[in-house]
Amino acid sequence: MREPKTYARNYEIPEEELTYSGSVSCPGCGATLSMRYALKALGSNTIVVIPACCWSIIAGPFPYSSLTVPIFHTAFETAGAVSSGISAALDVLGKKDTTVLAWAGDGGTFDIGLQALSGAVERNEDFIYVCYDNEAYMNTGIQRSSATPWMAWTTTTPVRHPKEEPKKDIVAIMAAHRIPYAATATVAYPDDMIAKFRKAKSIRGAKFIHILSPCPPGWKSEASDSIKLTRLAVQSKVFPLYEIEHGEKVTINVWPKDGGVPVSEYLRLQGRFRHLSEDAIAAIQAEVDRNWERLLKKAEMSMP
Ligand SMILES: Cc1ncc(C[n+]2csc(CCOP(=O)(O)OP(=O)(O)O)c2C)c(N)n1
Ligand code: SF4
Ligand SMILES: [Mg+2]
Repeated sequence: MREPKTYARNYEIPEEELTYSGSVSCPGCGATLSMRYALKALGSNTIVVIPACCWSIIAGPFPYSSLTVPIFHTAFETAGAVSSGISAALDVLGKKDTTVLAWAGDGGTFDIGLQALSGAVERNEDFIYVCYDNEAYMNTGIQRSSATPWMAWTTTTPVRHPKEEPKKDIVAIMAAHRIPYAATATVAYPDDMIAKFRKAKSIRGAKFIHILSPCPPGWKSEASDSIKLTRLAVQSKVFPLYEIEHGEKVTINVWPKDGGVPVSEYLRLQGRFRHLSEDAIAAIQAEVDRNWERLLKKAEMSMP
């Protein structure tokens, strides 16, 4: 598939801050910066639903809060159901302009919250569901989730017993529900992320945004490398930036420059991959290449 000649970028990032400066998150936390961008795009008329995850802590204990908008803290597995309820209540009150934003980790989305999420998106409930994916249960001590990449170190997949299963394709699962909008985003591309949140806000029905979210303690990476890491994830095609409308129209939003970079450049900055052999890295490269080809085909098929 041919790369488009121009990629229209929108560097306009709203100045208004809806998160307070300073929070209890670790330095270099991608989840914190992602929330900052998401709220900049969505505005103050937003209600955030947070199931158990690092963000339950980052948001702060009542009556303190690191956000200027209302937060509903809820049980680990219930973000989809609770967001449906809040959305229905707003509907009854005639408040059509308020955005409901579910904000959950990968454990709360790929694993324990999947049933409630699937039910909610199948009913096409009107909310934006974000999975900030740091690829493990970080808040409770870096346990493996079904979002953990193949062969990555976690405390429950130590180097001698690495994870042998591939990462679950959550965007494909969401798109299979034929929801109006599913997309990927990450903090190295704030203009793309903000454009996606704005687009999601403009659509009625279920929207899902999958954010790759660097986590220095869990990834065993330098806090100062978080933005670089997510840029490398996109440029190496480990985490392509794309969107899927109504389960079928696939658009790639950011094209890797000059064909991209090898996955080894992304992996080598993270201690969780330090044990990988050359063969394992080659196997990851082959898998990434296969996934990229599959994505290209889907994008090509949806071209008019
Ligand atoms: C039913 C239930 N089981 C386990 C827990 C404990 N728990 C709280 S947060 C968490 C990890 C969440 O992982 P994830 O959703 O990936 O978010 P992260 O911590 O990585 O931000 C766990 C296991 C809980 N609160 N409720
Ligand atoms: S453990 Fe990871 S996800 Fe949690 S606050 Fe720290 S950097 Fe963020
Ligand atoms: Mg997690």
